[in-house]
Amino acid sequence: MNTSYLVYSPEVKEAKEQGKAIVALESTIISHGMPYPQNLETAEDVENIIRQQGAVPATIALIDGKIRIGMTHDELEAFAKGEDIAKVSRRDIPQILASKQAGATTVSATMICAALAGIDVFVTGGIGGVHRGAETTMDISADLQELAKTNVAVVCAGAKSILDIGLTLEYLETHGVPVIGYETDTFPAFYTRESEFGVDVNGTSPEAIAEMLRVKWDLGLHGGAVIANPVPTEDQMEKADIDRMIAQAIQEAKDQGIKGKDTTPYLLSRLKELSDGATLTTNIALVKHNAVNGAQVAVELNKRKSSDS
Ligand code: PSU
Ligand code: MN
Repeated sequence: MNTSYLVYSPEVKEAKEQGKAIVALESTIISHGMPYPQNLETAEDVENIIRQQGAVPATIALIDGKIRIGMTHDELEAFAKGEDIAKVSRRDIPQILASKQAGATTVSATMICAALAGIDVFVTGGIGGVHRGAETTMDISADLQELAKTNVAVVCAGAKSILDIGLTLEYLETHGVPVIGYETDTFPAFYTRESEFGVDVNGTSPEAIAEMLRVKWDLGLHGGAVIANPVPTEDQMEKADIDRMIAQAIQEAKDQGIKGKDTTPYLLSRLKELSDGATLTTNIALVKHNAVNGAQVAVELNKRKSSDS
């Protein structure tokens, strides 16, 4: 494998040399998941939360033909403001690097870059999944295939019901991806703490979760894991409200012919409008909460690094 495409920030480089726990962060959530300036504030707050937990954040993006592991303030700002930043999943990486365009990495692309950099825990808000109506559109996020094959644990607040949560979980099961609840038996639905689905296992502590990941990778069971961490109670939305707004946003997307990679960004921004900003407030709160808990898992996993890995 050719690692010459990787460029580390000084902070991440030092963390690697010192064997510190590192947590990957994605850039699509900045460029395509939230509006400016909340996206920039959140990105920087999340990095600081991870530092407070004793780990080192590595926000990942494609810049000038390189995979950047750790971004500067100016780069974060450019990605937060930028209108010509590509949304990059696995299939887009070659084109964006070869043409030296700026690319914001989705969950799938961030997992790939994190694995190349030897980072095994990644914190975000929500993963992509099987979209509602996928039986005719075949719109299934590349994130799910990546979870099936790349050894990175993704800490998220579950999947939102713009997706078909049941089919998303079926897909993960088929591909052998463990879905671990963070101190919960119930799979969370992003804006709300509960969906009608369970998790495969309740991860009762960061130690217990780290132990499961260690065993999985020690055995060569390739692929990631979903660590599903419910939004804090005080930040969750009313299920009836969010269900109604999601139904409306999905209908509007359909009426306007929005499809492919534009679907998720459209729905997120439309939900923010329909909810008068409530979905954004909840999104920010859950990402920060994931940063706290994800960093703790990363610290525990780092203590368990096998000598042969
Ligand atoms: N869910 C969110 N915010 C996001 C995304 C998902 O709440 O920003 C982004 C992530 O980068 C995820 C991507 O990997 O959307 C999935 O896009 P698609 O559905 O097109 O695969
Ligand atoms: Mn898609």
